[in-house]
Amino acid sequence: MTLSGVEQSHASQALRQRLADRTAQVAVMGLGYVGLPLALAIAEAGFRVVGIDPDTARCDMVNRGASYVGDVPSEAVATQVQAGRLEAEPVTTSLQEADVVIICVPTPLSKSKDPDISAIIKAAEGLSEAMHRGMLIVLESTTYPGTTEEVLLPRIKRNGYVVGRDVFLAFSPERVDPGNRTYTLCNTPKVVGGVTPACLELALALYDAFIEHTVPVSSPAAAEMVKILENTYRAVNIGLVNEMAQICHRIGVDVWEVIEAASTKPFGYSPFYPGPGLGGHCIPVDPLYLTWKMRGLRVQTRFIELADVINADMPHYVVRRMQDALNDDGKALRGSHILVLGVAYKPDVADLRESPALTVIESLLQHGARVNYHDPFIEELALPGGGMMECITLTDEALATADCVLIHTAHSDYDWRRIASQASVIFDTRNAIHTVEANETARLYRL
Ligand code: SAJ
Repeated sequence: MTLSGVEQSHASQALRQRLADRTAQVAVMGLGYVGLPLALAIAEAGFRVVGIDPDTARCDMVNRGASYVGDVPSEAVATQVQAGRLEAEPVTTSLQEADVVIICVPTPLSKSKDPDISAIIKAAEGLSEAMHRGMLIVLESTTYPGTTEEVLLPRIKRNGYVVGRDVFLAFSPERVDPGNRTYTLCNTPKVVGGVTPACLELALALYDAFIEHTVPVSSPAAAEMVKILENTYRAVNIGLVNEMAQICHRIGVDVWEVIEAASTKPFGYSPFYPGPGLGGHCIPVDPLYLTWKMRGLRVQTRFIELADVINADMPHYVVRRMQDALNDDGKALRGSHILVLGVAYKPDVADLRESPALTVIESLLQHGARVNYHDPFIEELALPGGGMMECITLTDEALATADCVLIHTAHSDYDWRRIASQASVIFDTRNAIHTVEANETARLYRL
């Protein structure tokens, strides 16, 4: 996209040239599951990149040519470090040499489920001193609509710069899907919204250098809202299917059969699946950023809040259903031995963030059950209410002696035939056992 009829300042012309000839220096603030792949891809596109992260262990690993993010191969990091195109540091001193700064810091929820944008504010403050004419700033952290123009834009103006002439500002949501081998950073379309046409054009010039398809939108708020809509769509549909699972169980219908049959509709239906709750750092969190923003405007976000209530109750619903399963054996939860298979928030990732397993395990313990877990990706876990647990070895005896085996996360590594043949009672929250016949003694319960 080229600017037509818009004054092209000297600063924008100079930056455009540096982006075109790959001489622009890029800083990526935040080297997590978003920032590290991004820094690597930009280095691989030929730019010199400095990753900035307060975690010195992360910086040391990058500078040694090693990766700590599952989807990022250490060899790829090492190649760029050795080529002098990638380095990492824990401080923001080198920011003033950067022509481009991309902010990929975490935006969690506080304990009261309010947005915590303190990391964005800290990054913006660090940037304020380093800001100079000709700098492009892009925020990628997921946040409520308005953040880019309410938090970053005033700092540009306070420094005496004119946005779109001297300094350029945009928002582009991250769309990383941890563990997804099909859709990567470079082949997933990248939405970009600039404060001015010049901001948009320069941000597109940056991303077009390493991403196959960019999607310009009319403003940073539109781009911020795109991400919130994407993840709210998931949270609400997961909430819907979790409620449908409870309804189907109540009327003696197999929700998994119903979903499979509904999925044969070639249009107008996209399958979502019930589960023990909503985990991860995106889906349970992002929609509530919009709820918080709209609360200030006295506007209700009823779908988001209802889905949150249903999804947040699923771990407790699972425990209630397990109580019923044990009752069928004349057993109570108190004193029963429960084995939890899979605690990560989704299959084949080593990530516990917001995992419902933590709530399920704490609830089982509060009911007096004895609980062990196994997860091929998680060696130990800290329970939110305190206490640590270690992953056990998944022996036949561990399976056979459990009063109930709970399938929480269906990692690909699990041998479901073996599990179904050894366990006596299985509560399957992921329809993992549907492909194998449980042995004649195992009793199988599903959501
Ligand atoms: N879940 C269900 N039922 C479903 C789908 C998911 O219970 O039908 C649960 C999962 O078990 C998990 C949580 O929801 O606990 C989130 O699952 P997810 O598949 O949405 O995985 P995430 O959190 O890694 O979501 C990411 C998101 N990516 C970003 O926010 C950048 C999301 O936008 C992607 O659509 C999603 O990956 C994906 O899998 O495509």
